Amino acid sequence: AQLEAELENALLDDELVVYYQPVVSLATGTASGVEALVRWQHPRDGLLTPAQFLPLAEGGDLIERIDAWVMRRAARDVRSWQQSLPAGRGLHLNVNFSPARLQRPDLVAEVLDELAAAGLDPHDLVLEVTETAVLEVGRAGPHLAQLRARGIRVALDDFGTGYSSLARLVQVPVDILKLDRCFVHDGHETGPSVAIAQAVAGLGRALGLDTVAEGIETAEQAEQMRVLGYAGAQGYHFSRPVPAAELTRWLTGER
Ligand code: G
Ligand code: G
Ligand code: NA
Ligand code: MN
Repeated sequence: AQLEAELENALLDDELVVYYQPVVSLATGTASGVEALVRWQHPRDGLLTPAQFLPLAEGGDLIERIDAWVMRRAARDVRSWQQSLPAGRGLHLNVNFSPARLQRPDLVAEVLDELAAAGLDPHDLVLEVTETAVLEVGRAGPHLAQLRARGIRVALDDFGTGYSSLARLVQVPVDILKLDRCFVHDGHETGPSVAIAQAVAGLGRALGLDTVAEGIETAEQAEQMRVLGYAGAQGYHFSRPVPAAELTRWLTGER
């Protein structure tokens, strides 16, 4: 309860920070986008990861406020990176939305307002959602459909780790499958994780969905995913999640 109260204050005191991890195009080797990942710079306990504090925010409305804050902050940062990149080089923003935020009655208007305030085009936004969140009954499905009609894309995060049947998942309005990092393996390996990585690539092709592989830690893994047909990849091989100033340097050094 004490940490929960501190978290409430952290949001007001600007102790939350957004880290960014590039999403790299395997065809070109350059960043096509960035994923925003929240951190809490705790005055006593140091830098906390989402797993250490987001559970405290769930249940009340704090998680929805954190999601909204992260998106506003990140949209401004991405807009400024877009303006500093060479003409023709796009950069999209991936943000994680909690099941609670997806259910908010005014979600669609709020997201469009947040984009407009930052000057970011709806086509440059990707919402990362989990399969449990989108399969929940309620407003999530209709909200995602309305956002997609405006050009916003939806990615199914941690794909392959949920419990939903493929039959239900293909009914969900999504654009991108993000293969969970537990299916990434060493280049020379064979076995179940390779078969699953291959099957998800095939599913993406068959359904016309983009595929992104998470947790890529070596050049061999990146190459194997490219050969399997993955369009994008994320992982320590390219960059860890880093603060905005470091991502600016990474983007500058990259080109
Ligand atoms: O940063 P890290 O790799 O530890 O993130 C772990 C998980 O925390 C991510 O997979 C993501 O699902 C979740 N997460 C990170 N940032 C946010 C956020 O701003 N909002 C929500 N709802 N979840 C986030
Ligand atoms: O929940 P979500 O998949 O959105 O969050 C991604 C999480 O995976 C973040 O916490 C991030 O720090 C972590 N991550 C990102 N790249 C790698 C990687 O290459 N290896 C490992 N082990 N973790 C990673
Ligand atoms: Na994510
Ligand atoms: Mn993920």
